[in-house]
Amino acid sequence: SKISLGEQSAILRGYALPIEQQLLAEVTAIAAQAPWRRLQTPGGKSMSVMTTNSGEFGWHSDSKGYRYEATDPLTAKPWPAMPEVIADLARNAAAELGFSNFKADACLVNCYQPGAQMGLHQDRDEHSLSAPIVSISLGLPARFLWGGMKRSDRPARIELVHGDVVVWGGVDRLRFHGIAKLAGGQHPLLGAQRINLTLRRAGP
Ligand code: MD5
Ligand code: FE
Repeated sequence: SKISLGEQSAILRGYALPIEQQLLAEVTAIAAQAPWRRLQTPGGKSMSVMTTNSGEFGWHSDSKGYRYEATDPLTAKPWPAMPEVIADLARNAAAELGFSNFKADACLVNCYQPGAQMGLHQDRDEHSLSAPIVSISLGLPARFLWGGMKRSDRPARIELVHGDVVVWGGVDRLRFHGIAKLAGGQHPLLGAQRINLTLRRAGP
């Protein structure tokens, strides 16, 4: 089912369930080549999520700022290639919202363990803001914070569960958003964690 969030954003409930096992296998393969790490914010704090990437570009943060890198700074190798099954899912999900021919070149993979969170922010490190963003949730449920165009706009709280895919584009692309502190629990496939894949077009 498609649950509208805004003008150009919606949750596709359970959209990733038919390929959950393939997605988990791909995440394991990505992390074997580009290990999980906790990034430092430019302000010197360690993020509570663990991160890795696949695709032409990977999102990175350190004392020098937030940016996309074509090479993993941890291994000095290119990021693992974007798995076709992930690129296809993102392209099909984007098309459900009317964004045709979405070619993601960056797949950010975040792992949340109980207590991990992501504060309200905008995604604006991408070269072009005209492409949509697609996110895939796996594992433990999370409370997604869906804000407005100003940081001070009070966010709505929406539960995202295993298999949900969310698409944001157009006027909703620059909304402030975040993830509330993850509650404890056990997911039958993933145990005490939530994994989120965020597909973006980072380069030109
Ligand atoms: C997550 N990750 O669930 C989220 C999913 C991140 C991040 O926010 O930057 O790693 S992506 C949610 C998103 C992206 C772009 C726009 C909007 C939400 N939005 O307008 O709400 O780990
Ligand atoms: Fe974000």
